[in-house]
Amino acid sequence: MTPSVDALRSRIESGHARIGVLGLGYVGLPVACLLANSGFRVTGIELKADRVATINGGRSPIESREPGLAALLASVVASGRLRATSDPAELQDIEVVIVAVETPVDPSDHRPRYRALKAACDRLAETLRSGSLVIVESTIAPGTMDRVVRPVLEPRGIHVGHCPERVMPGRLLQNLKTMSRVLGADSPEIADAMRALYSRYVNADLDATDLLTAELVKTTENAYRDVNIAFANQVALICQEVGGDVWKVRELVNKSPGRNMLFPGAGVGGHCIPKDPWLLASALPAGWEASLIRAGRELNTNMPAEVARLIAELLAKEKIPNASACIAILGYSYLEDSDDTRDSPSAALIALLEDEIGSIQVHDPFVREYCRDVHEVLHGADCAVVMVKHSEYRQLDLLAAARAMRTPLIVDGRGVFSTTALRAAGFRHRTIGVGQNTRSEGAA
Ligand code: SAJ
Repeated sequence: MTPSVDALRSRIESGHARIGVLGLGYVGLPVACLLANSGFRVTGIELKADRVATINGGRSPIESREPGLAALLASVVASGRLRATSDPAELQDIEVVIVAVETPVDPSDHRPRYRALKAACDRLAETLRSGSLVIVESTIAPGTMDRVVRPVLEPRGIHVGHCPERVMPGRLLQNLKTMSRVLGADSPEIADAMRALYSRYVNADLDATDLLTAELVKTTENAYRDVNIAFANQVALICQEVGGDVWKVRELVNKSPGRNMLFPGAGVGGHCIPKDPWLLASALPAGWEASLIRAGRELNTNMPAEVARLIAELLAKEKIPNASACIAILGYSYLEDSDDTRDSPSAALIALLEDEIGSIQVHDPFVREYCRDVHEVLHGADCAVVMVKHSEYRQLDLLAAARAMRTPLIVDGRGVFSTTALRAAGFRHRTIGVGQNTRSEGAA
């Protein structure tokens, strides 16, 4: 007989339950630290042996600035409450496992690829005891718990839940502690056991619902963001054509009640927003089309090509042959003030330019490979391209930048600089969302 969930809930409430976290990446690692810090003994499972060694050495393998994470990790490892291993067999005495593995979509057909999730479920089915609880935090397409997870685990008497992650690089711990969470479970007892766990470190609402709703909520909130970014990008392209200024338009539109137009820009990157809308769309039966989601994805995916078009326009106007042109790309991570380069729009831009353009230099203060002096990167360049709104670029000395360059051309893909400031520094420029002969002040 499957030991009762209530018994498990009281072991969680007493802090005696043994906890496991499978996948110690941007989601799993901070979750493991917070659970250990709230008193549990936590075993982290991670395939990458070097990452296991780094963690057991009390150091964080996440290099970007993650306020509080390195110190928290060092203290919970030193206290012995968190230990990492690559051996899933060490999960046999574990009672609750958080699964935080990648759930990518195939770039060719945008269908989910659950290799890591399936491997995790198979491994847990072989290892865990009846009565234990597996909570999937990875973002998954609606119906995945029923189609992929439950059929493998429930026949073994293993309970399942889905509590989709809501983290953003640069504020992982803060997000995990302060953002509300959805507790997806198909019984109130399992939801209560999940609430007992998350209430140990989440100081926000814990909304219990069924598994399908939890899957829909997470994929919808990211598809909502993506479609709204696409709308802003659509308006940006319209402004470019009619001589308008999307930054001004956005500012004034957001003054009218109930409007919250997001930021247009040089592209949408990261592990979540470019993928999760496809997870939502993939729930539809064959032959059905999530047309708005698809249109939004295509519009956002095309923004690096729009930046490339503006670069080509400026070079042509200056009669600089592409083959001898030197481009300086400012920003390689997908998000401002982060080192996370997953699905970077800059990588997409470079792929478009590299066969055409003579030389391409890249700068990014957060990405080890590209973090050198920005003026060195600008030196001798014909066109600077702002791809990421890093704080450092907002402080950039435009006059010095223009002087360091061979030709003072700039494409501002994030609306960082105002037209006045660029002109005052002697730049010929194009800004995403600003028409050629706009009378308006421009961005910033
Ligand atoms: N972007 C724009 N315009 C905007 C906002 C963002 O072009 O107005 C671009 C960014 O430059 C970036 C991409 O979109 O390239 C994604 O940016 P993001 O701010 O959405 O950052 P993510 O992907 O790290 O975080 C999102 C967040 N989801 C929502 O806000 C609905 C976060 O809360 C989620 O936890 C995260 O996805 C996730 O893990 O799902």
